[in-house]
Amino acid sequence: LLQQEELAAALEADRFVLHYQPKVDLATEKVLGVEAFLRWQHPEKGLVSAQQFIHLAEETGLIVRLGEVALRQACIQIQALERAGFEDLKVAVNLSARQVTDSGFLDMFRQVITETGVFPERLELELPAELLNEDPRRLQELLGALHDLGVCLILDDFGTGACSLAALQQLPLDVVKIDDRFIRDIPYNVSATDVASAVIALARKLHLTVVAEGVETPQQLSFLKSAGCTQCQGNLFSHPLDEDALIGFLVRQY
Ligand code: G
Ligand code: G
Ligand code: MN
Ligand code: NA
Repeated sequence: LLQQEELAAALEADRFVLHYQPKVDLATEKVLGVEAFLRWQHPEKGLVSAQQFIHLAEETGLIVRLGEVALRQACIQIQALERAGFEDLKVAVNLSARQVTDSGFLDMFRQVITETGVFPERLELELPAELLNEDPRRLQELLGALHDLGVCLILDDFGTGACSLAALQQLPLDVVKIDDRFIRDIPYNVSATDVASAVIALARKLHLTVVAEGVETPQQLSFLKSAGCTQCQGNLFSHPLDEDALIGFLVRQY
């Protein structure tokens, strides 16, 4: 309970920031966009990663407000990137199932887009695999509405959880992100390597863009390239960066 109150107070005190991890196009080696990760600026503990509070935020429902904070900051960052001359970079925001299934989600989303004035095409939404457990008709409607706004929809943690091939084909998804647990053991573990290749081949057949996350070594990168993966992110390229470090990284790239 104490933790819950602390989280609520931190929300009230505006203690959350986003850090951004670059996502690279393998053909051109250019940064295409960034994935935003929430961080809690804690007065005693320092910078606390999402892993340590997202679950509590989901359980308590605070994720609904926290998610709005993240989306708004991402939109403000899109405008800042534009002013810095990076007019094509996309910003991906992670979503929780609890947040997307909230009845006010779509209205909140439209309102933040309108208030901040960003083109929805600059935003990507990362949907957790567990979202696919929701009622298919409702999901189709919700994702269809988001897609119609022009937002790019990414299925996160692909390969984990239950995802029927029918859902993969029918939902208006643009990108699948292969979960880092399949990337981690490349190239030493044959089964991880086989799963990664199969997932990439399947996604390509379904005309989905494939992103690999958690790429840490040149060996993983060259394997992924040869398997047909077109976009990568991970510590090999860059850790998640605060907004100033991100601009610095981008300036050095171009
Ligand atoms: O980078 P980190 O270890 O903190 O991320 C841990 C988990 O938290 C990841 O699964 C990531 O998708 C999730 N996460 C990070 N930022 C956000 C956010 O803004 N909203 C939601 N819902 N999840 C996030
Ligand atoms: O669930 P999601 O895919 O959104 O979360 C990705 C998680 O992986 C985040 O916690 C992020 O900070 C972390 N991450 C990003 N790049 C790397 C990497 O190269 N290696 C590892 N081990 N983790 C990474
Ligand atoms: Mn993600
Ligand atoms: Na993942």
